[in-house]
Amino acid sequence: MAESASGPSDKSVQVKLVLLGEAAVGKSSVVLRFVSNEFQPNKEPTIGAAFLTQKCRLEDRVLRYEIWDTAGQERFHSLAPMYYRNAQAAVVVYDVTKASSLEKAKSWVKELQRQANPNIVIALAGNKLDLVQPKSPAADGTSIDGDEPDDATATPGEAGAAESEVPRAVPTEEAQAYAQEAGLLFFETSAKTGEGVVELFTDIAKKIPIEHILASSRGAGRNGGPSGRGAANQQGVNLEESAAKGKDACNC
Ligand SMILES: Nc1nc2c(ncn2[C@@H]2O[C@H](COP(=O)(O)OP(=O)(O)OP(=O)(O)O)[C@@H](O)[C@H]2O)c(=O)[nH]1
Ligand SMILES: [Mg+2]
Repeated sequence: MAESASGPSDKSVQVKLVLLGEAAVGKSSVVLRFVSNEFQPNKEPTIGAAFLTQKCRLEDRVLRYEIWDTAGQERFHSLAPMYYRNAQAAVVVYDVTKASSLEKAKSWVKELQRQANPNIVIALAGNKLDLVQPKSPAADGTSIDGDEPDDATATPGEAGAAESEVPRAVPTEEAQAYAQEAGLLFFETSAKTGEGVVELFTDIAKKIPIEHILASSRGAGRNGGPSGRGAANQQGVNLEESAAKGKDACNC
């Protein structure tokens, strides 16, 4: 961990953040984009949970996210409380092309609001935004998987006129209205292009009550693990990547 190597300030605050959401909505991909600025088109499902870290510079402070990326498959649901317990932030992810994934996200939000830390900062993220955006050859500059030509009638120059790859199933306004009503931050993201990802983590960082965390960590020790020390060794936990590699990808 290259904690003190890069910045003038060493006042690093640890923030435990958990990702929740239906299987295959792109939780791991969003985290991979945030931590390593990479995207894997065929990312395998998470087993149990994965742990990653990333730093985020906030004015005079460096915040160090300790990220628990949980598995969305239903068989892992019962493990979730281990990961959201003591979390200061949660990102609940859905897929903008799949309406049922927003319903699942809502049920995670309810569970968090009932059972997680009452001060938890929750963000709702509608991922796979790239799939519902009009295809235009140079729009995101990252068309990495075969630039097959759009059909001849497409007009890439006209915003909104070209057809997207997949129909949108969750209108932005609907999710935004729900987020507002439930008191959540709201973003639409694409782990594939990176759109919205840094903004998501940066805005969460800005809402974290840092002074409160500093005060409680002075008194009560750290709360990094899913349910205390050693929990990372519990069944199913896959510590697939554990270092931020000293990067400051948060850009905040
Ligand atoms: N086009 C597109 N595909 C994405 C995006 N995010 C993830 N995917 C793809 O969706 C699939 C599932 O992504 P994951 O990141 O593994 O999803 P997950 O939510 O972590 O899934 P579980 O670990 O099973 O809960 C993978 O094939 C990803 O490449 C995105 O923003 N755009
Ligand atoms: Mg995953």
